[in-house]
Order: sequence, then structure tokens, then C-alpha cells
Amino acid sequence: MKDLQSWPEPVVRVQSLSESGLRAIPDRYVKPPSDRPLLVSSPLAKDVNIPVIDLKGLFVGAKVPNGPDDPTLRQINEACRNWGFFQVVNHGVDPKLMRMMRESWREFFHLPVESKQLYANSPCTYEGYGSRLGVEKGAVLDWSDYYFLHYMPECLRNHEKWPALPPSCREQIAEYSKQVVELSGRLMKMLSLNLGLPEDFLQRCFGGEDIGACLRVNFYPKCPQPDLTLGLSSHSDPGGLTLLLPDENVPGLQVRRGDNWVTVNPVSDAFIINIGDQMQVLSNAIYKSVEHRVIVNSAQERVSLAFFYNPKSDIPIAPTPELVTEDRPALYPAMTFDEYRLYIRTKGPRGKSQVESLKSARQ
Ligand SMILES: O=C(O)CCC(=O)C(=O)O
Repeated sequence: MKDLQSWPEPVVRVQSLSESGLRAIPDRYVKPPSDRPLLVSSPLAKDVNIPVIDLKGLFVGAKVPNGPDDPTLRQINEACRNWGFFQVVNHGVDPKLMRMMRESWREFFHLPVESKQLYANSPCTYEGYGSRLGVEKGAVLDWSDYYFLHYMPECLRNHEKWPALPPSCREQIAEYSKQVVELSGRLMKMLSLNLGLPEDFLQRCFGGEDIGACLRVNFYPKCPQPDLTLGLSSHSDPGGLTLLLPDENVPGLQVRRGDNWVTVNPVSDAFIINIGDQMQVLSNAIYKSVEHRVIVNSAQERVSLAFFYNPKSDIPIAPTPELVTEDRPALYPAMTFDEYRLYIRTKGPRGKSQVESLKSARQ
């Protein structure tokens, strides 16, 4: 992996650019016209939002007492099939902790640049403070900085690679990640039941207890020309499930719906859940990952925390035989997540091109 050893060009922190007070963004951030956002949405689009689902009472202990007939499970099934995205409330993660985490990370990004540079990342593992995805020289870049860290497997968990400041940050990351992993495990059960599989099925496919889990905190600085760029280009998430804690006050996430982009209105203390490519592969495209992107604005910065729940990185992931039939043959070849994620790590965010290309290679 020679090309993932270092960045192809000197790294520029988008936050520093933004704070320098420039009036026009550098060419490196100007998207081709077809990728630029329409910042004025139609009145109709304003009324559309991804489904919001209340998980209260769904679980009694570790079990869904009503099984697959539970009305909440049905709502989740619909949302997975029709949107690939939904918000959950009463999900069991402490709302106070969620707010504290978001504010700690905001504080981190507001530290002097030298304090953040201590954690500057490389494309080899992406861990640490970063400002680009992909290593293609001359690529058009996104208007954001980020911080990426591993929580699981435990052998990759290294507190030294988590920010030491603000002082409560490491402790909060540990507790937040523990609670979000628990919620992810419950979601995996719901999705298994909804696919007509035993409730522990998907978790076993992911490697049982031995899954991968990592956090990417995105920081989108104010942008003087938000109509020319994106905070994060269109992509689907390469992993299993994503649990996103958005900025409560600043919308920015847009989800593809046919030829349109729907701007998500975040609900207070909710998580935004989305299906990743590995879930699309395992479910043989009964569930599909959905393209999404982030727009920026000139008035407010935005912080979001994306928690990625992934299969163990070295086990082959393929359509599960239970979901393969004569009418619906396996659509994807087996691939480990380690192999799969090399694409986005090398090329950067590129819509759904990777999972789509696997499918066409198979047919
Ligand atoms: O910032 C957001 O709302 C979305 C972030 C995202 O899509 C990602 O980190 O993969």
C-alpha cells in the first residue's frame, strides 16, 4: 500500500482557511457545476424528512418481546427499505452525554492549531486529525476537517491517539462509544428479525463480539461561498451501520431521494441511522446504502459525530445464503472489509460507485 503512506500534497486545514477571512474559496474546493448544491430548497422538499422512530419499550432486557410483528420493527423495516436512513429517539444513549460529547469536540476544534497538529493523521490508518479523504493528487477537496479514531477491536483502541484536550474528552469518548455500541447491537437484532433471520444472525456475520467500531468527528467551518462547494461529497458509507449525532442547530446533511436531495431536519437528542455498503452486500440488496452529502453555510460552523459499526475487518462478507434464491442470485462477490475500504481511503468519497461496480462485475 505504498500510495497510502503519505498525503500527495501539503495538508491545509480548512478551519484555518475559514478563519483567515478570505472572501473567495481556493479553486481546490470548487466543485464542478453538476455537484454543487442548490441552497434554496423547493417548498415541497422542506416538508419531507426521513422517518423518525421512537424505540421506547421496544426492548425488554436484550429481547424484542413481540418478535418481528412489533409495530416499531415494522416502521424500521419500512425505513430501511424505502429510505436507508431514519432517526431514532428514546434509543437508550444518555442525551446529556451526547450533548457533552458534541460540545467537547467543538472545543477540541477551537484549540490552537498547534494542539491539534499533535494528532495530524496519515492515509495509512487515517487515525487522528485530518483534512482530506483520498490520496489522489490534484483532487477537488471538501470544505471540512475531521478527527478519526478506533474504538473496536480492542487491540486497535489506543487512548494516546485520542485527544488529551479538553480534559474530559477521552473519558467521554469511552463512555459514549460503549453506549453507542450497545445501541448498535440492538439495531443489528432489529434488522436481523426484519430480514426474517434469527436475531443474532447479522451480529454473527459481523464477527460476533469482535466487530470494528470507529468514530469520525466532522468539523465544517463557515464557508464564504457555500454554493460552490460541499462539506462532504456524496458517498455511501462503506461499513455496516452508521449512527450519526448531528449538530442540533445547524442542518447540513442531505440524503439522496431519486434525483433530489432531502435536507435532514435533526430531531432533538436523536441519532440518525443509516445502512452502509456491508449491510447492502449481506442482505443481497434487500437493504441498500444511500448516497448522502453535506452542505455548508456562511453563517455557522457545524459539528457532527459519525460512529461506524463495521464487520470484523478480515472476514469475508458476502450475500447471506438465506437471502439468495433462484430469482435473486447473489449480487456481490465476497470481500473483507479491509479490502473494501481501501477504495474510499484511496479515491475519496465517490457516490455509490464502489458497491455498484461490484454488482456489475458479478453480472
Ligand atoms: O456530517 C454529517 O451530517 C454526515 C457525515 C457523514 O456522512 C460521514 O461522516 O460519513
